Amino acid sequence: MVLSLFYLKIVRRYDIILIQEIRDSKGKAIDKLVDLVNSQASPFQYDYVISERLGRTTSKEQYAFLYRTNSGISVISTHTHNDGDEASGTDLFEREPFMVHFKVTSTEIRSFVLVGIHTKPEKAVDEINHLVGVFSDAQAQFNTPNVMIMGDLNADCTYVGKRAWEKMPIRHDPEVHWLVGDEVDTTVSNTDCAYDRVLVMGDELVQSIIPNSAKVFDFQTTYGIDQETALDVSDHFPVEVSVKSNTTSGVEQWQQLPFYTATSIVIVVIYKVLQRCV
Ligand SMILES: [Ca+2]
Ligand SMILES: [Ca+2]
Repeated sequence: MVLSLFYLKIVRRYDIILIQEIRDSKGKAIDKLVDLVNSQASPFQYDYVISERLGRTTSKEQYAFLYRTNSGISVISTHTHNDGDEASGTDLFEREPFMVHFKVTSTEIRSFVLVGIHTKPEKAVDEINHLVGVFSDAQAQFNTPNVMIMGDLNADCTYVGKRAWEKMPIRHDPEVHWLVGDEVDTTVSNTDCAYDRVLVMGDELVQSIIPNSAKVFDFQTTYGIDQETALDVSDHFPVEVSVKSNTTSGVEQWQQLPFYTATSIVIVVIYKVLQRCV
């Protein structure tokens, strides 16, 4: 199968998709991807919002959120976290978190904020701790407690060891819910690391998440491809989480329904994809 067909299949599984590590300086890759998913006969149509090119050096990346417009999803506003002064070296993030306030008519919860972050691996401990301030900023910017931070946090293996976790306040903050456990492997390669995480704040958003729905999507096994091909698609597996649809009104009900439509939110790290799309 042509690589682009994998991107098509992966994107179309979801209502909202965060794509990270978009590196093409001309900005054509994301348009090409969106054209691809919208082109072939499909009941689904996607739109997107994209951040500035972010990064302290000439190596910059963008975050983009694709969202399915015919799932009742629209964007209210966006904001890039102001993390301090780059010139004086006192800023907190290599790539500032990008925030999007979504309005969704198809889920129980009618609006929430999603935040994309790709940490600098060597600074992962510090940057993850600073996400507490990012939650506060998002809650203030959009006047809502319901915020989900997601992305490649580099939150495992050599970048965040067991001892580091014990000293990280955000890990022990009772208001912050970690949906992807340390034992999960989000890497396509033979390493076993839970780099990609989903953090949630806000009672309404926490309660609207379908229990145990946060997991990796192992597209290598699902599509029956070898590891080499899978690595051509992405070096990370997408991490997905489902939010209760508004056709149900409680946990017991959705569990009993033979079919229900959940809105899924996924993180996918596919810069290689986008380079090849161009
Ligand atoms: Ca910065
Ligand atoms: Ca692995």
